[in-house]
Amino acid sequence: MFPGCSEEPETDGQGGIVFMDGGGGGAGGAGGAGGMSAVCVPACGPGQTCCEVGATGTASCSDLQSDDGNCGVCGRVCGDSACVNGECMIGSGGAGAEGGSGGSGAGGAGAEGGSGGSGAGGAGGEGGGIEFIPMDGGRFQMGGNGEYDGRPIHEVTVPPFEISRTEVTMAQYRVCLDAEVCSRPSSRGWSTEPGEREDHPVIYLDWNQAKTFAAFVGARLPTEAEWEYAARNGGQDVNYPWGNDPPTCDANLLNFRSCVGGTVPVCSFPNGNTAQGLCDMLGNVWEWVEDDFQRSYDGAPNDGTARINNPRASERITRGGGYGQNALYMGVAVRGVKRADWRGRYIGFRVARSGP
Ligand SMILES: [Ca+2]
Repeated sequence: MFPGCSEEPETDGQGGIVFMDGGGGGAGGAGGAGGMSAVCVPACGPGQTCCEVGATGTASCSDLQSDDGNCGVCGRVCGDSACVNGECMIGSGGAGAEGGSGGSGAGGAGAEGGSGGSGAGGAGGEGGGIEFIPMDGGRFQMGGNGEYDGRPIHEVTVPPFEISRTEVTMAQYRVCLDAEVCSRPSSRGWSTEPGEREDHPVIYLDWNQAKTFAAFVGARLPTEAEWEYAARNGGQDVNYPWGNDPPTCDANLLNFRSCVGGTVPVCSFPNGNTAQGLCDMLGNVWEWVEDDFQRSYDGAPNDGTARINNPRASERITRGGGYGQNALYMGVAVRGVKRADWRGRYIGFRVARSGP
């Protein structure tokens, strides 16, 4: 993070800002990485994050609940990818392409208490344990020709691995937090004490926090190839985990397009599970994977390992789409991209491990 910036609100006040490097509060467009001297004083208000904006090193407080539609706010700079409805997307579509209904998805900020199905079976009831599903290795065609699919389609061979049946839940993450290994997600979406959302996916955590949790449970993040292989029911030629029927709100397949308006307990849409029983591979929350962002698959590993730049890129791949995104982003080959230090309400993760 930037000097003086805080992920957590330190006051309940208004979050006044002093720009150490001058500059107005306008959170301009997509600036570059810029200098690192920006400081927010005092800390930002509840739920806000202090972050650098643009190439001039100015800083401002961003309300992460209301920044959809403006990828330029506080470092949400898409670089080589396109900013679409507030999400940085990889794809052939030109920057600024409107994705349709997604914009309204943001609406429910704070409305995440949501209805969502009931008995989430799965992870929540296991006392923080992780249920791993074994995946046979195999060869498959990774990528697709959809607007936001990774390209080019290329053959990848994935060794056997195991992947968690669900997105990591709040209850599971709390075990790591209580052990003083993991750090708290940003305040919104997280309660200090266990509550009714314990079987929802944990959100508002960055890539490194996800990595820390994964190590805590003796696992790691899935590679992008593993994730897609799993979403494809073990590498099948399908568009969705359930086959090729397009997603709709009423088919009990997934949580997307603001059908609910917030996260739901994991495994609330069993019709959308993979044949192996993996839940929410599409929808509910985007999922961090290990790989660095690189727009093209040209030069990517074909052995199921992660693409890791040296030095590492500032951005990572996310997969699967979130509860506010529309059908354009729901596909087993669709890729998202986020800065590794980004914490957002749409992003969670699941874990994997090699073997057995
Ligand atoms: Ca998901």
